[in-house]
Amino acid sequence: MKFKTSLGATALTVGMLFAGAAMAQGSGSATIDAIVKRGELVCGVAGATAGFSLPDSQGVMRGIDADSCRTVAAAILGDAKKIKFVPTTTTNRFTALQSGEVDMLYRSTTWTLGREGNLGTLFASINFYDGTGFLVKASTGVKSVKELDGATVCVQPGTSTELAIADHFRVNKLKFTPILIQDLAELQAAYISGRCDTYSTDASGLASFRFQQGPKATEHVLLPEIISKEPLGAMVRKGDDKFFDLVRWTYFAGLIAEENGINSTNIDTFLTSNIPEVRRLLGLEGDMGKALGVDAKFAYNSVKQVGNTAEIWERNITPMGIPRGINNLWNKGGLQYAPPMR
Ligand SMILES: N[C@@H](CCC(=O)N[C@@H](CS)C(=O)NCC(=O)O)C(=O)O
Repeated sequence: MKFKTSLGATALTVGMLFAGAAMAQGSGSATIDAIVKRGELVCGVAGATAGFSLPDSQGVMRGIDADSCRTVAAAILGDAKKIKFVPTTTTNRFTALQSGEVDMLYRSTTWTLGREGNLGTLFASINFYDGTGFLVKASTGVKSVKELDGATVCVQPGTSTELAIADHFRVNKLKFTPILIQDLAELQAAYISGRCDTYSTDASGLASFRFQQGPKATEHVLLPEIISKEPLGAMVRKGDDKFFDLVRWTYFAGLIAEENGINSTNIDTFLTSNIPEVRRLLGLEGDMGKALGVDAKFAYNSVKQVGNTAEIWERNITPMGIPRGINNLWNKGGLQYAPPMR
């Protein structure tokens, strides 16, 4: 049909432009589109915790959180190296996410109601089931949290640890004085120097700290009580469900790979598998990637380049002497369970 008026011609042109834009977008997620356009995922981490996120001697970020970020970069961009890590603190991590400075967080951040209900953010995965613990010097002879009445406790501000300690001491009618120090190195130095009687954070963080002490690790004792649940995982902004889905299912893909015995080294031998879920996982059938706004090979790229959940654990957490325990797969006595990929 031929348009007679210039108005009609404009309408046609604008219509074509919109169609073009919609086609170019593709993913249906503003966050995924922005990551693709930028060519890298921007992931907020701590950047200071061994086993979780800490640069190695070459400046490469290492740890379970760093690798969890990489799985998402591989899923979206097909390349786990297309990633920028942004170190965040316990207090500025949420604003970094809210403001768009980072696309997401993997930053030993505990999933709580308040953080979902009040901050405009939500949790897409749990990559570490943790709990609040207490570290004391072996020389004090303290064997239980019950002996900490009147203690000074070194703790980072803005953490769920701070709240868990307050609850626990109140319920058990114990007194304590929090010593709030933001900077991790400063906080740990305060504990070492004796400014606090105990250092409290996620038990994994305490194990990481002990590990970093090398031969002096035995000078510190983790008390037996774990006083709270601290499920740590990926945090994203609310309002982009498609990106949320992608982050969540990239995590599940690592679990499903592990369940099926698929890892970064043997994955190619599964490309001829006739197991339906394996075929869907590897992008051989079922359009799983399309449903998430990414390539059919999203899970293949993630597992091939970064590893399945067990590999990521063994690379980063096992060297610190932390058993997998409740972080094992559901069929191995743990809590890690992925819904069906279909
Ligand atoms: N899971 C708690 C605690 C998070 C936390 O304090 N993590 C510590 C160690 S487990 C950390 O990342 N410190 C590094 C830093 O602050 O640079 C939360 O979400 O509030």
